[in-house]
Order: sequence, then C-alpha cells, then structure tokens
Amino acid sequence: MIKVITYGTYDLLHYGHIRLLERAKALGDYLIVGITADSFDRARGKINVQQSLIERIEAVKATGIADEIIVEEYEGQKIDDIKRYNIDIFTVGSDWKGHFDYLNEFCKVIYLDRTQGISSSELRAEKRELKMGLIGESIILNKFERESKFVNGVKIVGVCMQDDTDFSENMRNLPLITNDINELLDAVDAVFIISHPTKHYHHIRQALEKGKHVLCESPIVMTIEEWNELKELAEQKGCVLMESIKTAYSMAYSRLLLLLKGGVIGKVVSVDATCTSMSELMMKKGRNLTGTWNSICSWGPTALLPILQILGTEYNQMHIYSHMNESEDNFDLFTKISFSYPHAVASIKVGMGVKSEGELIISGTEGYIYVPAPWWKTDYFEVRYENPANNKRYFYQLEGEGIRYEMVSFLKTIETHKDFSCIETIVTKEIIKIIEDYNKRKNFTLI
Ligand code: C2G
Repeated sequence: MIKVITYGTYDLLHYGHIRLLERAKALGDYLIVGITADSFDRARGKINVQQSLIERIEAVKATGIADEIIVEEYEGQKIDDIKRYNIDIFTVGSDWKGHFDYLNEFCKVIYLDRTQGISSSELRAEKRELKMGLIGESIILNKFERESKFVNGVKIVGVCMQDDTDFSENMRNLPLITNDINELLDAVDAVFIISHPTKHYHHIRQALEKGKHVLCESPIVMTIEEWNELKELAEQKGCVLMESIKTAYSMAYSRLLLLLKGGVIGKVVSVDATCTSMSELMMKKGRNLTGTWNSICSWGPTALLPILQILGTEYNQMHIYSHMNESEDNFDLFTKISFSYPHAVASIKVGMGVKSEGELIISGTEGYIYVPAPWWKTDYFEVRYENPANNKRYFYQLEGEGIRYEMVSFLKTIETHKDFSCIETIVTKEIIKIIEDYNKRKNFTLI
C-alpha cells in the first residue's frame, strides 16, 4: 500500500484545494491530510484564516477524499509524521516548489501544479474589502497603515490628520489626505482613531453618527458617561466600537494569561507593571507639552491591562500618586497606581518624563512570571521557580507589535457581529474610570 501525505490550511475550501486532494490521492492508495492548527498558521504568518480548525477539518472530511486527517501543530512535524505513518510520498502544490526538497531524505517529494485563478486569500479579500480611514496625529498611524498590508480585505483609503504629523511615504501617498473628518468619513466603512485622548469622544461620535465602525486607541474616552453614551449610539447604529491596546493581541501575552489561569505559579498575589519612555521632546528644557499625551494616557491603559485582566476589576482600594510637570496643569511626568484586592495587591508605574525598567512581574504562591522590557510588545517570558532547574521559557513570534492581529479581530467583529476583541468591556470601563479619577484628582496624592 502506497501512503501519501499532504498538508495545508484549507481555509474556505475551494476547487483548487479539492483538485490538489484528488491528485494527491491518485498518487497512491492511502491519503493522510495534515490540517494546520490556528497557532501554527499564526506562527508562520497566516493571520487571516477565517475558519476554525474544526471547520476546516470538517470541510476536508466532507470531500471524502482523505483516508485520515491529522493536525499540523509545529515546525518540523512533517518529518515526524513521515516516519510515524511510514509515508511513501509527500506532496503539495507547486507554489511550494523546492521548499520541501529536504523531505527527499525520508520519502518521495512530488509538487503538483497549483490550480490557477483561485485562492483562499482572494476569497477572503472579496468577502471582506473593508475601507478604513485613519484619524489622528500619532506616528502610530504609520505603523497601522503598514500593518494593514498583512490583513486580507482591509484597505486604508485615507487619513484625516490634525497637524503636520511626521507621516511615512505610504501615508503621504494615500488616495485621500484631508483635515476635514467628514470628507474622510464619507469615503470609508470604518476608522482607526488615535487623536489626542481629549478629542476621542468627539471623533468617535462623528464616526458613529455616520454609521462607521470605530477602533480607537485607549483611553477611548475620558469619562464613563461619555463611554455609556457612545456605546449606546454604536448599538443604535449597528456599529462596532472597539478599544485598541495592541499588547492584548500579542500571542506571548495571551498565552501568559492562559498559563496563569491554569495555575502555573499557584495563586497570583501580586502584579507589577512598569512602562516608561522618554521622547526627545521630554528631554528638552522649556518644552511645550500642549497636545502631548501625558503619562497616564500614554501608558496607563497598557500597564493596567494585565492587572485588570489577571486580578479583575473588583479591587478594594486604588490610589494614584503622580509627579506633575510644573508648567502643564494636567501633565503627569510619572504616575504610580497601587491596588489592593481581597487576596492580592498590584501596582503600575508609568512615565513619559521618568525612566524605569519596563518589566512585568507576576508573583504567585508557587513561582512567578517575569516578562522583560519592553514587556508590552514582548515575544518572550519566563516562568520561574525556587529551583531554577524547573524554570520554563516561552517564545512566541510577535510581528508588528500585535497591530495586525488587532485589525483581524476588529474585522471579524464587524463581519460576524460577535465580539472578537481581546479586551473585556469591564476592563475598558475600568481603565476609563481610573483615568477619570486621575483627571478629577480622586484617590490622588501629588508627589
Ligand atoms: N492549492 C492549489 N491550488 C490553489 C490553492 C491551493 O493547488 N489554487 C494547494 C496548495 O498548494 C496546498 C493545498 O492546496 O498544497 C492547501 O493550500 P492552503 O490551504 O493555501 O495551504 P498552504 O499554506 O499552501 O499549505 O506546510 C505546507 C503548507 O501547509 C501548504
């Protein structure tokens, strides 16, 4: 019996896939199909897969062509499988020609002509085709535009800039560049907003009133009242209103949360997050900080995320300590926030005018997790124990700081009307409440 194996994502199964499977089967007597796991696809840069692993397995099974279906989960698994299943022939489409020649050491390698004129990514793009506009003045807009290239079906068609931000070449070549937000809104289906936080409410409201979906950098608004009002408007308009904190979309960060939930360090008793950055502006004497994001807005949401997602929002006490810039009445150069929970404590330290070690440390009754600086865009963390021999290290490739994955979640939320955001609404609201307390100097001490 000649055993054949082939692998693929098989997203949105189409006739190109089926022809491949039919010809693979014809090469022998028994065909095994390896379907790629979601995490394996993401690790190899395929982030737009629309269907779940189960859906993709069921679709291939329904063709009746495969004799056996397995899941491909890690780099190098093909060699293991060829040995384990005693495979005679490995085959894959000709778009991979040469890529798997190394498998000739273990079995015969055959590349079958790829079927022209059909691909899952084209099907995804047709299905999606979301026109997006950018609003704001942050250089993060350059990153967002660059990251959109990795997301099937998103097209950045314009930017509404609030001032002469240092935009990239690509941004300056967008079809629509305007300072009239209504002109931009009329040309798009959705917007990404990263204007000054005090302007977010107004910009979000204008977009929602025109029926546009909104992804907005956190802090999304300055008060709970504004949040409730905009959330209600979004529901009335059937629009998505989603908060953007790119750390939430990093694989390393999401796996860290899962390990904690599984008790990898026992009970969590302390979470301490630090985020600082000193821009050139902050180094200047006599600097004018008007329009610059202060520390609690720049870093507060990111630093608060692990605390609120690990320990929850039901803390007993919270206190804010801020060192203010002498000239600006609401610019904190450094803020520390301490939390006490029924059985845990937590703190954040954030600073645009103070430097510290940007690490995240989660302390538990059996060990601790250490995430090195800059933890907020990490691809690496360690689980450490009293006996270092038991320490475990985790690495997950992070492309583009998480922005492309955030964009995919935004798109899926729009398409499916289900919430694919990685940030719970109660966390979004708590971040707003804490920043509102800061602005009202509530639970506040000047240092
Ligand atoms: N295919 C094809 N014609 C198309 C599209 C795809 O012959 N128009 C083939 C691909 O060459 C592949 C299989 O169908 O052999 C599955 O395609 P994908 O789902 O796109 O998966 P891909 O990432 O190409 O899988 O490690 C090997 C990879 O997993 C191959």
